[in-house]
Amino acid sequence: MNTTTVTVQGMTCGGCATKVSAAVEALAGISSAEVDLGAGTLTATGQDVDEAAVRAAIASAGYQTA
Ligand SMILES: [Cu+2]
Repeated sequence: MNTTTVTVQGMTCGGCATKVSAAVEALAGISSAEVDLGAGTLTATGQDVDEAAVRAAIASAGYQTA
């Protein structure tokens, strides 16, 4: 089990948070993706967390990572 936290730009409401976390949770190897809207971060946890794949999933949901 490992965890990675990335900064996500442009999330402004719960709808954004849900969209981003759902996109990341759909990845193989990820068991949960928690968004902290106040901090503008997403923390992904799972058996096999690939940070590049997490960033790509966030980008395909329409948000940029920093
Ligand atoms: Cu929103």
